Amino acid sequence: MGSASTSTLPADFLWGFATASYQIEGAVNEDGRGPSIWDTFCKIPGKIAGGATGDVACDSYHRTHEDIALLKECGAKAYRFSLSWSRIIPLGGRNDPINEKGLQHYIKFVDDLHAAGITPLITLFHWDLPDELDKRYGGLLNKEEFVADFAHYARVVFEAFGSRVKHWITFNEPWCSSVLGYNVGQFAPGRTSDRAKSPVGDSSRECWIVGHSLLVAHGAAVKIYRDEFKARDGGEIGITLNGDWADPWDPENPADVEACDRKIEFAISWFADPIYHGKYPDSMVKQLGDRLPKWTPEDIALVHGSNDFYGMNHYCANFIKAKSGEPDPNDTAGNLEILLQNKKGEWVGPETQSAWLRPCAIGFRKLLKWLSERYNYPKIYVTENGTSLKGENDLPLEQLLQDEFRTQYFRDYIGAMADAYTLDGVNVRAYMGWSLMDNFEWAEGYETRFGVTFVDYENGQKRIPKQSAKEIGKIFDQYIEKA
Ligand code: PNW
Repeated sequence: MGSASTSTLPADFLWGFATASYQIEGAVNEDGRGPSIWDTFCKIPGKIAGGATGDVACDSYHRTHEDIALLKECGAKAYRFSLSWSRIIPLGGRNDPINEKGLQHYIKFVDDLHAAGITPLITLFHWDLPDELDKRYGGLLNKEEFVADFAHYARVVFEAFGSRVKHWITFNEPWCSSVLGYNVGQFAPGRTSDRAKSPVGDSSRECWIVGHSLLVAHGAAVKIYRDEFKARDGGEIGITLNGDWADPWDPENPADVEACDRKIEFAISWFADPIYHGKYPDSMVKQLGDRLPKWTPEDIALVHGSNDFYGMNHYCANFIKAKSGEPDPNDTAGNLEILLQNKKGEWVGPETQSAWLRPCAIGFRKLLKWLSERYNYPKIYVTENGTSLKGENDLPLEQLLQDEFRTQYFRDYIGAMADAYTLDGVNVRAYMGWSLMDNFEWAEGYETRFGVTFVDYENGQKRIPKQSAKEIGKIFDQYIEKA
């Protein structure tokens, strides 16, 4: 890089923070909300660190004003949050009652954000499927039912919010829903072939079925938005995909070099290729054969061309080592090893609290370029980027608030993004840090913190901004061109 000082971001660049409903809201039984698959999953002993649940979380359902005050305090221009489907339609289905209280809660929140000068970006689905739909027909495994119910939910929401919302995200990280939910079994609903973890599931097949359902449901919601609401409300819609950069374990070994592209294809192009190219990647078709669902002409017509922007969640990089021999039937990575050290023993980056996350900012620039080249320079919104800190939860408060490691992560990653924009022609237009505040970090419970704001779970969910909350605006100030 080295050129960070002369790199810029455009004057209208939108930046802020992201959260998700189940991770922050709490109030799980209030105002008519129905349970989601995460409420159910959290009740199974051993699934969540410390036996935690989202019952209270950050209590954001009752503290919308505090959250908006935090956003204002750090100068954020935008806020990405998700709707709890089961607050709006408690049972979830297209013939089930709509809960006006749930809908009005979010509409009021959006109005309050606007009054504070903050642009809302709304995610329709951040993993918290109404539990009833899982029980009724197998949830994401049942394409016909799930697509019809998601399309109905999306239409209800588009109709209710109208022109208040200009940026819609259908799904957050379908890779996580599919692989962690139906192959590894680490996320709700926790299905896997590993009978020590779950009595039900088929890791070799279900994740690919679920990924397909999510793509079709995305396409169906986008069609509804474009046909029925876009002209009236003037917004745009896309999907958010997660994926990390891949460098070869041994750069001298062509098999490792080749495996890097394959790794990104299995993680990202699984979803992005159907959307931008109208088909699954060849590498996946080759390895998975008939376990990868086939596209019907109707389904692929919904999916192909369905992104107004590319939503990018990005955290880190990995070293990739090709495996030899036949792939395991339960493999989802592309017959390769995902490692944190290379052949020379060098680490991707410094350790954090998350086993999978080691920062490597140059990887962000490289992935932005890789995606831009493969998908013809789409408009990119970075919808999540951030880090945990090794041992942060055990620090005394004064030290915890001095999160220089996180601040440096933002300096490096935002700098890399500005380089990608300035030097590589990447059309990146927005960036949401993960996260506005410490919150329920899924299977890791509350032990892992990702927030720029400390949340005191022991003392009434009190919020205290960390150093990173105060610094991130200054970082953006350096890069964003003055209008
Ligand atoms: C994302 N992985 O999840 C989610 O969108 C957030 O809800 C979450 O809190 C955040 O990242 C931090 O974890 C991921 O294992 C979870 O590679 C796991 C992985 C990636 C993303």
